[in-house]
Amino acid sequence: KAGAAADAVPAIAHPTPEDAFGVAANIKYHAQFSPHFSPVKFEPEQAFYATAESVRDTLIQRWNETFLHFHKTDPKQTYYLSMEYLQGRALTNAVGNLGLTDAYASALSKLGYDMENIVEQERDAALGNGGLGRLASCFLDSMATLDLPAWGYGLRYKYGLFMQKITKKGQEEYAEDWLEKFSPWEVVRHDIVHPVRFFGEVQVQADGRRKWVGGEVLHALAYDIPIPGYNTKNTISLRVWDAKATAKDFDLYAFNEGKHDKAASLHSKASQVCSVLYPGDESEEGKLLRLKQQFFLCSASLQDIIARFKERRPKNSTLDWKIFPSKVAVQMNDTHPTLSIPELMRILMDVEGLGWNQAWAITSSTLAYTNHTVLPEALEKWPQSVIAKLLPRHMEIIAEIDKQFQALLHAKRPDLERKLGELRVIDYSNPQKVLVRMAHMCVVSSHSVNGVAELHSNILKEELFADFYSLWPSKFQNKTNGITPRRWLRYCSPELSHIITKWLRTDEWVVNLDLLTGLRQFADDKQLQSEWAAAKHANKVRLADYICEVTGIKIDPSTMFDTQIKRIHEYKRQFLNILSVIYRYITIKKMSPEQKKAVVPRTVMIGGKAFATYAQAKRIVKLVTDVGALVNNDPDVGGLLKVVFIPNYNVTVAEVAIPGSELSQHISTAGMEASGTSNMKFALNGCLIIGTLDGANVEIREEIGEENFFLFGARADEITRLRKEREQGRFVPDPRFQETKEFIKSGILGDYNYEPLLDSLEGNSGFGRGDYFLVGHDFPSYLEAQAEVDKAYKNKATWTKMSILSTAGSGKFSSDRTIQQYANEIWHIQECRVP
Ligand code: HBZ
Repeated sequence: KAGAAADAVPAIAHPTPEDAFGVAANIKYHAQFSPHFSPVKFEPEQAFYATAESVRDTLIQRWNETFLHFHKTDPKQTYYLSMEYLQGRALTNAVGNLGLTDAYASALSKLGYDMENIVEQERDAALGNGGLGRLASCFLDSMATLDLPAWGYGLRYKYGLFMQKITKKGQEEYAEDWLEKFSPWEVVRHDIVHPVRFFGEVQVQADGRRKWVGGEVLHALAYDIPIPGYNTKNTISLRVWDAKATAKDFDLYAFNEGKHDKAASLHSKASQVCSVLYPGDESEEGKLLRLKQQFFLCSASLQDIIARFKERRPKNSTLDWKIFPSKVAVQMNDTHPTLSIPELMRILMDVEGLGWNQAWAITSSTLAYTNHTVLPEALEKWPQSVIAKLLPRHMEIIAEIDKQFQALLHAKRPDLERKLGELRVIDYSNPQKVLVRMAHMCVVSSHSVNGVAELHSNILKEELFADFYSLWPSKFQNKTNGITPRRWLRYCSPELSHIITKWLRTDEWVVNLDLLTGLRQFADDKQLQSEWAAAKHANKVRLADYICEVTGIKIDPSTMFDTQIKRIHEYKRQFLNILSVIYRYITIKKMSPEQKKAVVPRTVMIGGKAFATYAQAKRIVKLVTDVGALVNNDPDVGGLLKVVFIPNYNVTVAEVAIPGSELSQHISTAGMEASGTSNMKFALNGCLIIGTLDGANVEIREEIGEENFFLFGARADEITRLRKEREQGRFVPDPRFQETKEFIKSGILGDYNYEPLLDSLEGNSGFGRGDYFLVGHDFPSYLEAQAEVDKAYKNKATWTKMSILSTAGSGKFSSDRTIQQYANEIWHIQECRVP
């Protein structure tokens, strides 16, 4: 149909999209008057941009109303600071939340297009790595839907997370230019610019106040992305900062002398700041750039927040800073925005003239911290020397925070003084490399510290931050993660959604996910089961088509679809999954034709990106593709097993893969996955889980019933003992595990060197500690759980019932619930609905 409406772009007044005719006219208006494309063309890409701009008109209207309403009512507001947002595509979500899906679909069909085809023109906004970034995006959707006065703040990276290509060598990375054409959703705010300083020095003023001067000053320019709530006018904002240098910074004299690079040196530094999401921080240069990014986010956002605070106070009266925490709540998404602490202190003291105690009281009652990991290597520690160079005044403030914390321990908890070295904000244990512990700074300086699932929050209280917990028990909270039911069920699986609405006789579940429990009473109903199975099958067909399109591999929708999609990491144990697939292959090869008849045919799909410098993770990717090449072409296997690596996993891929899966794997070593959120997405979509007692799996299993969850593996409280036993050589590997390793060693997979990967399972290698992730220990119980899966799958009615019960039990995992808890228990904010 492409180009069908090529000559159909007449001049037209700017109509409002209230019905399909209005919408079609509005889309045509944008096709004609947006300066981006030649008006004689009207191909799918142009149609996408015109459609998106038409939607944006409505969003901007609602946005203006929302901010006017917030401005007039002046409620306490929350600001969510995150270095990452994994927004994915916006079109389906925006028209859905606006209640205009049908209007846009029929308008596009009048113009000769399918909505689906137009939606596919949009690039994912992938300004994040994984769960933490996607969580931030789900939270924004819930904040808008719950009518909360809230903002998201982030950075406008030019290149988001890399694009992954799978070649014979394994994973290759390419820069993902999501802004190549431009994003139709962002609105540049030329009137909102804040200076951000780096380097320089601290001067002492005549009145004793300290002042940070000199260095280089870049400018943070705001871009706003509208976030529409569902079924409400409220439309909030994700404000992302871009770094700029100004005309004043351009050295015209140098330029005229032919020194072109020198003339624009600050411009080139500015363009580096927001160029890439998380540049590698192995080198000193890389570290500095990452820290610059973090400070850039913190400083620009705080200046913006303070400007709004001042704007809403009566003119010509002195500012009452005491009320700041009753107007502003700042949530730090992990430690990445920790520099908000010394930056707010600096602004309050050096710019606004407050004393330390008052500034400290305001800062600590404004800021709250969410922890997303207990992995030691992921806990940020910055060299003091790097901070002191980039942010000399902030390093002074951090040193003072450290000093005051010591004094507090001395006064209040002499029993903890012997542990001072471990607890301090600054780690002086190696005088050659003094480090600032960002997590400790967050715990000491925030009024609230939370984990992201019950189990994880308990580990924070009992292990990682145990001493801090004993000092400030009331600071510590749990906020179990959630996902937005709009994107992760209503829009990604319309078929299943319609069935749910039909049986519940309401679509209220989209905003009140607990209503899904109403499905339980029908779980045995043959009619529901048959509708349910048909919808799942349609989703499987869609996934099979997608897999064929991107890999050329044909998979059979009548086989069991078994999926593991997430960042590739040793603790997430994709390795365990593929080892069991190899074992399954070995077993099938040994079977007689008669035995093969009893095998449940499976398609195993694994997808995810490995960090570019994480060699072990890249080897796992390569192993999956090598196993696929062997298994998929072996005539002995017939259709009983297929193995597919899904390339370039991102939000859009997840929206196809999750609804189309029947079994999903959440098999991390217990205690290591803080929560997981894809486990919630799969369960919500009626996909059964095979998993360990880790992160939010524990709570999912409680909610959906242990009989509907395939559990295996060691528990979190056994891990330390098991590792010790392993180290002492007291571990006896299962013969099936040995056989599987031998198979890889035999070289049958080709000439790639898997030795370093296999070594991680042996002796004392890997993390310096043999099989640190306990793959060998959990292997036999994993195989047994997989056998249970096969058994359950053989009975279609049982399986479908379990699938219905998974969805029915997923109500707790709505991000609306999570956000309401943050609002009530951490932020203390109220809803503020546009009338
Ligand atoms: O945050 C994830 C956790 O692993 C997952 O269990 C949890 O569900 C999710 C949301 O709470 N953490 C991340 O995604 N972390 C990162 O992406 C990350 C990024 C940069 C870092 C460290 C971690 O420097």
